Amino acid sequence: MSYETIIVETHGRVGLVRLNRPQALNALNSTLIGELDRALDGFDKDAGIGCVVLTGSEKAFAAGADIKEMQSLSFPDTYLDDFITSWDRIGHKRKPIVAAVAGFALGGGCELAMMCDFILAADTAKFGQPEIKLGVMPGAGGTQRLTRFVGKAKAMEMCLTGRMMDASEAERAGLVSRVVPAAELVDEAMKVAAQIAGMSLPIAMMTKESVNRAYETTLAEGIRFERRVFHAMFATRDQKEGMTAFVEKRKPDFSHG
Ligand code: CO8
Repeated sequence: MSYETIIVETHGRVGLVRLNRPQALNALNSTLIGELDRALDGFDKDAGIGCVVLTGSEKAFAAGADIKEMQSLSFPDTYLDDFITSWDRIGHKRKPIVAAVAGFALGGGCELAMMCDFILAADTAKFGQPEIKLGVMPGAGGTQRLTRFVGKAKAMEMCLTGRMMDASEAERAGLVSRVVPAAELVDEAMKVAAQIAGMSLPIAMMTKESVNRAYETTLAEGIRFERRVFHAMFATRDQKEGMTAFVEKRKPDFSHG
């Protein structure tokens, strides 16, 4: 499938999507979001893919939703089209997605990174929700996910002032899992993704589902969910293979079933 605003590659069991609107710092317009949704759906359906990396350019992961596309929208336009709601689909993919963020991740760009399962940041990364400076507020989950990830004080300050957070502050605050030198970002993300893709696919998917449950429910319900899913894992071939390989002191050879 050919795309206008993204570049899609596969490397072994890892899918790689690069946002590619360099003239607009990867601003997220409706074409890009539609293409990204299709590419990620394609990877979800491809049994040969175990993990996906989503990245931008050295200068920008994405500088936000496309302001030029939104500028003239009216309330009925946004309401009748249910503007932004289609973005939610990106956050509901079933396979693990690693965001590799260098440069600006602002507005919808920060929200898109937060929809991924974790963020690896280059030391050049800058995160922010500057929508208030445009007379709006985050509309793709920013007020909710950022608050859950970094806590109320930082999220409130960032959303109310539009100030950016650099990579080391983002790491301290828990927004990113790790910071790496910019020149190594994509290689490092691909390495981590290959490691995940080498695990049992259904087990990795169930693990993702269980961790995400922590953001949706109470502790007691979350633990109950985890326990049920944990029990179900004993119905897989990969549980037998993983534990047998350990006992036999060899590497597991998962069959993803
Ligand atoms: N939308 C459209 N075009 C953009 C965007 C954007 N978000 N960001 C940058 N561009 C364009 C610029 O207009 C410019 O184009 P041109 O050369 O034609 O003038 C080109 O990209 C390069 O940008 P700059 O010249 O501004 O580059 P600088 O290095 O000087 O500055 C910044 C980089 C600081 C990132 C600056 O571009 C900037 O402030 N961008 C806007 C950041 C922003 O406000 N983002 C939030 C957007 S609103 C949003 O995301 C709402 C989310 C709600 C839900 C999602 C809805 C779909």
